[in-house]
Amino acid sequence: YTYRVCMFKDAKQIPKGGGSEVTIGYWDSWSGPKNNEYSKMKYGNGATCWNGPARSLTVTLRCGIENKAVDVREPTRCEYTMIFETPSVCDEKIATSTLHADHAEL
Ligand code: MAN
Repeated sequence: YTYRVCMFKDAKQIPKGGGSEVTIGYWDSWSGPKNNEYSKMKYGNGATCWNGPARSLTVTLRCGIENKAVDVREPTRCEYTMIFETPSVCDEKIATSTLHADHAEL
């Protein structure tokens, strides 16, 4: 499958060989731990699985130079997890040292 997330809207599971897309969740809430609430995004109430729960997705945001889903799993049937990299959650130190370590300072 290809997985696509539209931030604050919904997330889809798209079969690679063609076929219909399945909504795996609609934007619900920030769901990180108390001390880091904005580190995870919960998408819920997706298309219901046969004999199972409505599909749902938890996205963990991680610092990266591009906006990109880098890993998706289904640890429990119909409950998906995604790691999504984005510059939006980089802190200044990481952005200027780690990611740009090989760039000359201007
Ligand atoms: C589809 C996909 C899977 C899911 C099953 C449940 O094949 O959405 O991710 O586990 O349905 O039946």
